Amino acid sequence: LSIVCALHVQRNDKRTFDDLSGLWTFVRETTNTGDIGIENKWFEKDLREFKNHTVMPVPCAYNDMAADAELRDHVGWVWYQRNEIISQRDNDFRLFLRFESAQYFAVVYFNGKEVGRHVGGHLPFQFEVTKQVKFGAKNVITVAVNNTLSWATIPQADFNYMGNLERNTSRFELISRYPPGFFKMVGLFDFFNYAGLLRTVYIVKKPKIFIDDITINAEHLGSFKWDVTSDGYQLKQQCIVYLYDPDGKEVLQEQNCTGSSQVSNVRPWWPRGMGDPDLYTLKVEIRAADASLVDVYNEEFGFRTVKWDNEQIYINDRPFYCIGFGMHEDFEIHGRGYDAAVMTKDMNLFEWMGANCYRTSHYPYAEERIKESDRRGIAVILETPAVGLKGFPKANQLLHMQFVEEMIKRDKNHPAVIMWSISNEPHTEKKEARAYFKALIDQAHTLDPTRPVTIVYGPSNYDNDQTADLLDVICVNRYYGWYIDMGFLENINRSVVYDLMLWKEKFGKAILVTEYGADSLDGLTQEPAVDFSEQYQDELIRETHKAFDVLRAKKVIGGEMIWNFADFMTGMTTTRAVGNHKGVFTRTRQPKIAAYTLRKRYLGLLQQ
Ligand code: BDP
Repeated sequence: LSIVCALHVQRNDKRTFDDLSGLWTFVRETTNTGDIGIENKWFEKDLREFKNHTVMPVPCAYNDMAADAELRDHVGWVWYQRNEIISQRDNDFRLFLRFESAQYFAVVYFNGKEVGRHVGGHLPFQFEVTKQVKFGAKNVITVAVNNTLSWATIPQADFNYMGNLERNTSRFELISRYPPGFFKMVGLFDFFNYAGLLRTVYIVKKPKIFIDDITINAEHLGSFKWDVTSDGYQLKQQCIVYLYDPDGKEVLQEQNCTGSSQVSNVRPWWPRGMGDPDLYTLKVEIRAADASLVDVYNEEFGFRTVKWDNEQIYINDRPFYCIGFGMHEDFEIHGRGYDAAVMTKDMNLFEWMGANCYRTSHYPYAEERIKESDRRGIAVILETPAVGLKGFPKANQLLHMQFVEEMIKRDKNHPAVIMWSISNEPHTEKKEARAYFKALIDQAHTLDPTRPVTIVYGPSNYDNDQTADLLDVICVNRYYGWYIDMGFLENINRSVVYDLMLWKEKFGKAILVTEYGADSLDGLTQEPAVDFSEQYQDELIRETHKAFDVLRAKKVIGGEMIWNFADFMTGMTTTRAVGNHKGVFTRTRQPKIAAYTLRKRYLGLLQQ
């Protein structure tokens, strides 16, 4: 059985789950000293007996939990442990340990035995533990998580040992300016490598034979296809699907695991500003030969069609101009840990701003957020964790393919998801990028023929990019007035128009601008504007909007997204002052001057 998670956890007549949020016992290994915990079988031990044990909340990044630079900057293993009593009443279930996100590499142990491993953050995975469970007794869950990144991981990092002591060749003997064993890990991306158990952990309880996946393809004119796969399904059993409209009224009942039908008087799912985000529910039942219920699952989805041509994206055959944000899952204290409060505040601010769209830069966000986007009618460009790729070895491509599969399997039924982004700012000016990305783009098309596939370009240009002709839609990040021609705000309009016209001319495809912007330190005001002042950020985006208006009129761009929704934490570097300040909101979600400019524009565009 695959460790890939297709369906979210659910409570119903046949299934349930335990949410393991709360405090876990936590032990941090010393930074990058090998696999001491695994070699010494810590998974067989009670971590509470360790002198240096403490507690760690889950879900949460561990990095900012103390005033301790070693914890914040830790590279290597950390250990989480928790005891759970699993009731005798659960005897009839099959039990799975499910993790919504562990950054970056996780080894999972149950009652002292390894049950599985998973590479990659921000995507869910599960391991069956049915055979190992002690019913009516205490069970020990231990998870070792390693956040080390290198060129062999996705995302990549430069990992260099700098304290290699060689033979004494000099008269001073010490021939390195670094102490022995000194190393540096620098991510090839611009956000803090928050690590640990970042999202919810569950014990999922499913019936012996269970529905494993449901794929729904429902278009706004009523064409409806479904496909159910299950684990342990037998021929004498029956699959029944019931379709309920947004009011809960049954509109279809079919006795087949796979099928298609035409639904009349459909109420389509619309993004905000275009209509209501109506949601239907497909109830799937598996029944035994004697008609008793074996398993049941309710999947929410919407009837909507995504199309694209060389100008723009269409939703339900109407042009959809994407107005919104690049963002991050980021907040004080819990870092990238899932938090329903932060998520809700973000989504409310989206609506206040008049946005209809965002990109999950630079990794898939918690499924809760995608579900909430369905409900509010906010379109999502779902992005893999492949940010800033510089090297393209085969092994990385296989890993990247795993992420594409996990992402599409998880989110394929969400109507809000309108496009898959394979990568952010990869070095696609390199020749070897073409074969690497061709396989990934083909894979995404095979797994989901209904949505466009994109890559978000940064380092490459129209005249050296090796991949853009393979895409359905092109996304481009551009920083005129900031990284290019700082201080020359009056040039932005011309430069942006020039640059994007060239992409358009060469590739003739729909283009979205997925990033532009400037840092501003909230409260830092300067007239006339200088970099890092609120005025500079505001003026830069006003100037860029002039270019967008020209490009929109020429049908060159099909959407615009500011970088960034809110300030966010990064690693330390000379261009960052306690993180990246390109947010139009502060990290605590208060608007800067630029937010009001953007709000006026977005509310206006939303009404067009
Ligand atoms: C872009 C990256 C984004 C950065 C941004 C910036 O896609 O992750 O945060 O630049 O420098 O190139 O602010």
